[in-house]
Amino acid sequence: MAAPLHGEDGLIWAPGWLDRAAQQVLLEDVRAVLRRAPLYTPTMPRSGAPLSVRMSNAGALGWVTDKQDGYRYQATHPATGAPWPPIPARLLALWSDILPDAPPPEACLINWYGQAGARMGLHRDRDEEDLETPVLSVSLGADAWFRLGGLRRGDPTRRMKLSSGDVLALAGKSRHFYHGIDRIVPDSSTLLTSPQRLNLTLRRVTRA
Ligand code: MD6
Ligand code: FE
Repeated sequence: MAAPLHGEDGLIWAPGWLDRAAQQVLLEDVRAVLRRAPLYTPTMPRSGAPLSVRMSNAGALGWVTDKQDGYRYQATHPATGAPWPPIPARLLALWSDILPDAPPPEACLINWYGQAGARMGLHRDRDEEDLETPVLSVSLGADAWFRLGGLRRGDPTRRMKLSSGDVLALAGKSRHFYHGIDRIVPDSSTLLTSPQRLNLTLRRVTRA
């Protein structure tokens, strides 16, 4: 667990932040959340097309999307109607280790890439009222090719490989950058059955 690297444009990059044992206990935390708040298949606003990533959340607020009401945060699971389980303490500790000056996160989106073709289109995280607090993500399971662009959709992009145990925070200018997941890499991790991948995205939603 070396010190995180502070890259250009505010990017914070901590490859291998969690060792195998830490990944395993975090995975158990996530499984406990998913027993109470099962993965569901989100759908795109307007078109109603299903996303290839299944999702759930922990925290006071969860990020959801469906045909009817689009992208938003809400306090309850769209299928069960129950409040989201709390964000696991280990994730709250990780957040304050990497972002000591940030207010605590309110939402932990759980993205589940369950099959080889699962991907996430280029997007910006901008459904939060607080658009300044960094967004922090932890990856578990299969490697993924993460694409990072700029402030505009057409800006040049670069790609980074996110592996199990890696922590990435979009802070400063990069908080507003387009990004997405091109593809996951089968047989790249033994933490989960190939080609599964889990990404946990922690966000502050309301202004502190
Ligand atoms: C993923 N990640 O890694 C998708 N957003 O599956 C994100 O969309 C993301 O990794 C904001 C900050 C970090 C991220
Ligand atoms: Fe994102």
